[in-house]
Amino acid sequence: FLPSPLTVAIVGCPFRCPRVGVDQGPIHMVEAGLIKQLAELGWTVKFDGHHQFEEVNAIDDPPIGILKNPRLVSRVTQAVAEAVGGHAKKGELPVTLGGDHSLAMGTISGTLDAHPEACVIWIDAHADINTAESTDSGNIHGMPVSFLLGLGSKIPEFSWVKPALKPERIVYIGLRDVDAGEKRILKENNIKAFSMHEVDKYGIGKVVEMALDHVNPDRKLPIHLSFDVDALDPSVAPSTGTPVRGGLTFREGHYICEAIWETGLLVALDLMEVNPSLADPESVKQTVTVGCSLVRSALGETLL
Ligand code: 4U7
Ligand code: MN
Ligand code: MN
Ligand code: MN
Repeated sequence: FLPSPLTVAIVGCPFRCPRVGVDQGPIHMVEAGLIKQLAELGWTVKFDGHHQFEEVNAIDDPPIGILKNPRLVSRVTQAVAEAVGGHAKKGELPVTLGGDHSLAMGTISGTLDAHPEACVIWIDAHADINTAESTDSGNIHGMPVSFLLGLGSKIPEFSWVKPALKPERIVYIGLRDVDAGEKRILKENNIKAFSMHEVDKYGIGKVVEMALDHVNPDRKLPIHLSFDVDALDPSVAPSTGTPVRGGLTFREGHYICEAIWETGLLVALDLMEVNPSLADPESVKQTVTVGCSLVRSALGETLL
């Protein structure tokens, strides 16, 4: 799906609900040298600065039901959808650095606009599939998948999000903190998920193979990889908003990225929820370094 020379477009999204700009994860990853590292792997790298969403910060944005900052999230994610879709249509591989995982509503909408048949591999401790009805927190970063699938009651402010994703075209790896309502939604919609239990039972190699067999049986559909850094164990990636113990090891996380790259089908990547505001400098450095190395693995870095 990708033309030669290989071009990657970095979409830096320092956005965390409820305030734009407080999440410096993307800025830290670029400052850590990600662009040079990708160039050294042979990529032509496009990066015209991090997205600025300042103008939307000023809008009056009372909750809808218990959903926090719905208009802000809608506008930011819509802008990201246009950016990602635009890059993908030019044959560039968009790498979105976040930031709040609600951004994936935008990135995956953009990918599906350019590649309607794409499948999604979602790496996370959480399922992020709450609906307006099921969410207890009202945090939209726990809901992007339900919007993409068109589940739950329709919210006019999000009418731009097309329910373009089919339940059989998404698969999860790494889950271990799934709300009761989300478990029901996963079952009702027959959505395939490999929790940490399956990672322990089968090993990561087999789990990735089974995940691909499910969403991409003939290995011919484009792949969007959405990687929430909190899928990794907090001892590996401590600097994130909602850490959950019992996560993927350093190697398991990298193996997933390497194996997806090896398919030759990757068309878009998200590396989300790196949140330096939450931790001491050592933890931040560790998490930012891991984030960069996951991106390199997904873009073809090999161990030998
Ligand atoms: B993340 C949660 F209640 N399920 O909905 C929710 F546990 O992008 C967490 O995966 C969501 O980090 C986590 O708020 C969102 C909660
Ligand atoms: Mn997430
Ligand atoms: Mn998560
Ligand atoms: Mn989180």
